[in-house]
Amino acid sequence: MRRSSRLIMTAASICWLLGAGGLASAETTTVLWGPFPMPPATSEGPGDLEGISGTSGLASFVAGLLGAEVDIGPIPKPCSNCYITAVRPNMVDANGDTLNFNTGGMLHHVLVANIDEPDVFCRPGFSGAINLMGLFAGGNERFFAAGNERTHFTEQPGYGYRVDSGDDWVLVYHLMNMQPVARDFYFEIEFDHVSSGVEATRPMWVDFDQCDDSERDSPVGYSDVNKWQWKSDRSGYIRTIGGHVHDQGISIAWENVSRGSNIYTSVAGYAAGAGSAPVGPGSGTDAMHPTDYNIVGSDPLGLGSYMGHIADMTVGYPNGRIKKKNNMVTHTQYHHSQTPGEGEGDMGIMIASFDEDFCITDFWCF
Ligand SMILES: [Cu+2]
Repeated sequence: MRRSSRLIMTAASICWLLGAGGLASAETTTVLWGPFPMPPATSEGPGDLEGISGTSGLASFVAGLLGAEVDIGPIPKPCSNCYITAVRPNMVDANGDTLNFNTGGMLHHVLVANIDEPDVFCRPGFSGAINLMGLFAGGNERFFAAGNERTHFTEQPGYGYRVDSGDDWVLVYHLMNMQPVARDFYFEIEFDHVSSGVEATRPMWVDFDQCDDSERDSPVGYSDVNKWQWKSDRSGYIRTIGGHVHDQGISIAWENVSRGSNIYTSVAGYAAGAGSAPVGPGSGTDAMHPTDYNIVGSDPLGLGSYMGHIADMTVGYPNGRIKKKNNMVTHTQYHHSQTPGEGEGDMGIMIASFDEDFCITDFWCF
C-alpha cells in the first residue's frame, strides 16, 4: 500500500493548567510525511537516503543542485495560526508499523525548518546547505529535530511554537534501511497544539557544528573537544531544552560562561547492558560533565526495539537566563571505543525554546 503525506487523525483533546490563566485545551494532530523510497541493504551496507523535501520555487532548484531533493509535495502542518506545545516523532512503514533497529529501520535524523523565518544562528547565506536554502527561500528557522531516540519534546506549560498559515516547512533527513528489500519509510509525528493562550517562543538550534552538516568526529576514549561558542545577540530565558547525541554519547550541556551558570545538561539514556552505550564515564568535573549516562527502564516504543542503541535524551525546563553579550559554550561528552564510520559522524545538538525579552533599545534589556 502506498500512502502520501497527510493528516491522519485528530485525537481527543487534552487539557492542562496554564498558571493563573486557567484551562486551555490542546488538540492532538498526527501527520504522516512521506513516502521516502529507501533502497535495499546490500553487501556494501544499509540502504541509505539523505534528502531534502518540501521545497518549492528557487529553494527547490537549490535542493536539486545539492542532489538531495525528494519530492513528496508540500509538508502538511498539523495546524495553522496556532502554537505547537508538544511533538512526539516516530518513523513507520507503509503499513503504519514502527520502524526501528528490530525491524531494520533507523531514523538517523530529521530536521524540520520553517523557510519563511530566518534562523537565530544561521542566517540565509552561502555557507552550508541550510543557509543556502534560506537564501533562496527567505528563511531557514530550524524548529524541531529528531534522532532515532525520538525524544518527546513537550514545551513548558504556557509556551508554544507559533505556526502562521503562510509558513512553509521543509525536511532535511537521513534514513537507513537494513533490510535487503526496497521499502517506503514515513515520518509519523504527533503534535499537540493550541490556538491561543500561550506565549510564542523562538526556537534556538544549538549545534557543535553550527551552520554546517552538524557532524563532527569525536576521538577514541573520553572527549569533550567539540565545543561551540556564541556571544549572545539577544536577551531572554530558555524555557524548554532537549539534546541529541549519537551512540556512545553521554551528555550535552549549554553553559552561560558569563553568568557562571549551566543552562541545562541533556543526558543520554540506554537500556541496561546496551551494546552501544559509552565505554567509559564522563569527567564528572561539574554539572555540565556528568559521570553517568542514564539507564532507562522503559520506552514508548519498547526498549528492545533499539537493540542496544541510544534510546533517550532528557528534556528540561531550566528558565535559564541569557543576556545580550553573554558568552555561551556547549559541552558534548562521548566515550568512544572507536571513531564512527565514514559518513556517520557524531552529533551534539540542543533545541531550545527561547522566551525573548521585549527590548525597545539595548538600554532596557542589557
Ligand atoms: Cu544525529
